Amino acid sequence: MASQDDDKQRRLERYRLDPCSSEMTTDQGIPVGETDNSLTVGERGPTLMEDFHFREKITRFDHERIPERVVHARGSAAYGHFQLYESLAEYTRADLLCDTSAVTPTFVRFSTVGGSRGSADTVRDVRGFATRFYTKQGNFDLVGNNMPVFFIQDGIKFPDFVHAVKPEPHNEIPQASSAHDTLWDFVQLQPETTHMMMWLMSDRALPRSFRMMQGFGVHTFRLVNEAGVGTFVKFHWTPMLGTHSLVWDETQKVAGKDPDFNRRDLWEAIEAGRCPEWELGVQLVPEGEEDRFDFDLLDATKIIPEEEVPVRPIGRMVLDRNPDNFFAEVEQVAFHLGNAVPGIDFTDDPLLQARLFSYLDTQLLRLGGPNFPQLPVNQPIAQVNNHQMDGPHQTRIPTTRASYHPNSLGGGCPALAGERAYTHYPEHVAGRKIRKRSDSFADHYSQATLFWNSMADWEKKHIVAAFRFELGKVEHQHVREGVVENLNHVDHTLAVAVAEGVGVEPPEKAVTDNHGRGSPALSQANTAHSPATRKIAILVADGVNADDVEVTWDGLRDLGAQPEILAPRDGTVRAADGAAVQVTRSLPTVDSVLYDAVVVPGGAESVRTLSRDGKAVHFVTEAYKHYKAIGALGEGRDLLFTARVPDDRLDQGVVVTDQPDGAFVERFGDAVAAHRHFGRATESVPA
Ligand code: HDE
Repeated sequence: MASQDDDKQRRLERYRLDPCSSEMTTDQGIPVGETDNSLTVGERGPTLMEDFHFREKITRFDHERIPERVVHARGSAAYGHFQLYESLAEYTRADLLCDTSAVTPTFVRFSTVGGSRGSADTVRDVRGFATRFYTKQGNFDLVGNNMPVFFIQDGIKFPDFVHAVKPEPHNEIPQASSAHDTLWDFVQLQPETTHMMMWLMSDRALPRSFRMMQGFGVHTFRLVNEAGVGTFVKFHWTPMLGTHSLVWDETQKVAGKDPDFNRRDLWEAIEAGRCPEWELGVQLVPEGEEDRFDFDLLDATKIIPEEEVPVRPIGRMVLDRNPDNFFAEVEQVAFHLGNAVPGIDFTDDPLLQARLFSYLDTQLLRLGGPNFPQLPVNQPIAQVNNHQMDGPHQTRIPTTRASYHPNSLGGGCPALAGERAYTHYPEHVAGRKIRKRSDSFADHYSQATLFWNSMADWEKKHIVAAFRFELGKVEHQHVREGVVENLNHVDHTLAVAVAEGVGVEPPEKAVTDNHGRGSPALSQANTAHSPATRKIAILVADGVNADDVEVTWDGLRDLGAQPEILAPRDGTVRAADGAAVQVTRSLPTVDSVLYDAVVVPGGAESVRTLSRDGKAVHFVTEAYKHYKAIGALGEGRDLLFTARVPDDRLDQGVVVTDQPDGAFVERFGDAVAAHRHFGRATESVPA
């Protein structure tokens, strides 16, 4: 009989392509010849302390974890590059924003905020959008979110807000969800959260993909030019694929079917060369004009409506390389708002000021000391010369005796940077030391109303449904009432609609009249649309019409979409003409919520089989209920009938034909590009 070792050897030999060129060693470089059995006294005796290889291996394992980020623990990231369209030298001396020939390497980490590192991607939450630019003048970190405002105005409230939104302390429930009492208790008592809560209850909190999210610097920053003149600036990232979201029912199912949905999407898109792109835009406000708005530029719960200051596109970022190692790069990247380059400066936004303290502080704990800038992902491409010394995990070996400034023993090195140096904007400040929020921060509602007014009907429905869901999970009636009271300051119809769903007496009248202003740029109805990179399921079984499959597959690929052939089993299916059709995935391993659209090709036998397959029928029904584009060719319509999908509602994204041709693919491509068809009457399914 073959021993276990012989079996293993045979299998390894079967898979080994080339002889391995590296040899296993301990951390000290000592060659290791055996790593399956520990050193014991006899074959069945006790393990020996002397086994240094065993002890090193286990010790290293015991110490593999570092503290996860206190917020934004779950994330994924990619490398890319940024290039300017036009120089902003008039406003800033940052090389990055002046040199149109420079290709600046970037690293971007996307994240959810509330959940632990192992939580699901598709929860209702804000998404982090943190970008590092490795510039010649040093690292610039634009640590933003996918929503342009924030929950609080002053950083001193951040621990309160985070404690309220995180799982409750007595039972650590619920994970990665804002639908619980402590968050809404905080919200009802802290009305400055109202504007951000509108965003959080909107579809923005459920992105279809990291590749389809906007990004915002949130705070007002300051650009400073060579002459020292300052200009206020807000940063915007706009995805080339448009800003698109999942529907709520779908997100919850995806959380179970593929908790790595957004992470996988980013990874696979880059691996396949479908590299995501964003345009960087700026809103510029000359110094001295900051008082022209009816809100305070230093208040991070406010946007500058694009109608008041247009977003000027200034450059483009492409993400084109996945990290090699998640821990070393994604987990160890240490963003810090204070990583700013000459020409980019701060303002007195009290949220921004608090962050300037927090990020460096948190990295010291998370990465175990002050030498984390030496980790490869954190190293600037600019040279680093200074007198910082020692500390845990020092990897540099300074060769000078002079670790101080000024010095003569080290030749005076490094010399001070002179004109190239970062100089802080010499803002004039004067005043008494007080703890008081400025009156200019007091309006917590008008921009929440602006957001509400800007939404399409379907977006409004989703917002009401989200408030009802979240408050429906809140046990304390007075908390529900408090939230409705706040909403009545935003819009009376909104407050009534929410109240009616959560057992709260609807307010009788509006507190103030809705100002009626809107900003079309805030609605996802007005975003870019494209079928490119969309995942489209083609459902087949034995007897499928090969022409239908080919035309659909080729046509969708030409549109830049990503078709996959799904069948009841893996391998190949036999087409009606006898040809073999390669299956991409078997139906039991996937689900409609993981696709953007579905097509059912003709072929009587294929469609008969699928119509009897509960998974295939459910696939189509669910895709319809989630408002996705649905296509059918020839007999494929029969599956639509079984799945109770109305036939040929082109206006609602159902495209059927007997003619497998380019015209079908074009119409179906348009239906996919529309993203979702919210005109459908599917009230039975919650949005
Ligand atoms: Fe953060 N935030 N934050 N934050 N934040 C962190 O830093 C903090 C805020 C944002 O992918 C932490 O490295 C305070 C606004 C992103 O690694 C921590 C305040 C915005 C990321 C921290 C804020 C953000 C973080 C946790 C209120 C959008 C993930 C781990 C004053 C503009 C970065 C870490 C990554 C991470 C503190 C508010 C975005 C604790 C005190 C506003 C995208 O330092």
